[in-house]
Amino acid sequence: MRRNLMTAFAQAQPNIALVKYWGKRDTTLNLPAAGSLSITLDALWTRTRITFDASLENDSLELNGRQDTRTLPKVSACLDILRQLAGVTCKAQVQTRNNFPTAAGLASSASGFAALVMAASTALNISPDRRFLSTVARQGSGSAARSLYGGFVLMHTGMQDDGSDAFAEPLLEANQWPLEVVVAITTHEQKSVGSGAGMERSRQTSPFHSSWISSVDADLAEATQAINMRDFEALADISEHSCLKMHADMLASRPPLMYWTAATVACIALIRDLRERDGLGVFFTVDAGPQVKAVCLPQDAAQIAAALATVPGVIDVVRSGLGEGASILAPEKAQ
Ligand code: 2P0
Repeated sequence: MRRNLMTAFAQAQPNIALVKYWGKRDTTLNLPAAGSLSITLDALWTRTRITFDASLENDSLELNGRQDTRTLPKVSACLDILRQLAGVTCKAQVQTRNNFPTAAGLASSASGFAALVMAASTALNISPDRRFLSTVARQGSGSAARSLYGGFVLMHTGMQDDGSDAFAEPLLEANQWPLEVVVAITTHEQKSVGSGAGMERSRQTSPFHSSWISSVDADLAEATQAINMRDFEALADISEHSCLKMHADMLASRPPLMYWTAATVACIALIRDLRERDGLGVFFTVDAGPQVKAVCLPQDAAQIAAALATVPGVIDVVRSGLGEGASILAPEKAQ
């Protein structure tokens, strides 16, 4: 008897938030308490192969060659939504790999769930719009909704209880303002407190959390205006402010969430010097990990990468342009 296999390959790139997401209004549907704004990268990627197979008894997930049972329930939950839409019940084998360190503040869950929903919807031969796919990816990881799109992306808070309006949308294509990002990698270790648990800790214990959440809309408006005007200095100012404000909320949590290391602080100080003393077009942002991302004008990227590589504790420097949203790959690429 012929086995009924449905397979597809997809790729997605991580994104880096300039106006940060830190807090949920609902943990079941993974609804953000506030919006966020990000840029999608091109040099880092997740590639995912999925095969739905009627002979499988369970879903399985292999990440970088190893079974990952910890992430599997969220993967299955996303697949269930798409299976229901397609009217199929068969289980899936998911094989995924990243060309960058997993779970160390480089948003591997963002590219991972974006690639997953892209591959799965193609394998299932359904074609929901990208906006809907972003709501499915969001249920795996809030930041993943943004990686469905390239360039500059806005994530909406949404008002509905079912999360149908908590989706991402593109603001500007990558080539409409081709900034670059230099990532200073300071560890390949996984972070001790994951983002989801960290956000809940901040919501429950940080005295700053509600002010942080209520300040995000104004930051989004300011950042959107800066992007529309291609005003790098204004974007630098609001992005660094959003980053530091989020880390203030993290630090004010109990027990505190301290994601920075000495190398993180040294990179931040250097980036401020490069901008204020040397006049380079660069600003920093830092997520729930110790890596520092320097967002910069393309003509300054080489000098910034060379400078960051000299900081004690920086073990690698990765350069990236801005990239496209999640896409389907030719099968041979995902081997
Ligand atoms: C961001 N982060 O906006 C912020 C900044 C981390 C710090 O989005 O719980 O891994 O899966 O929705 O997507 C990380 O959040 O969290 C994140 P969940 P996710 O990029």
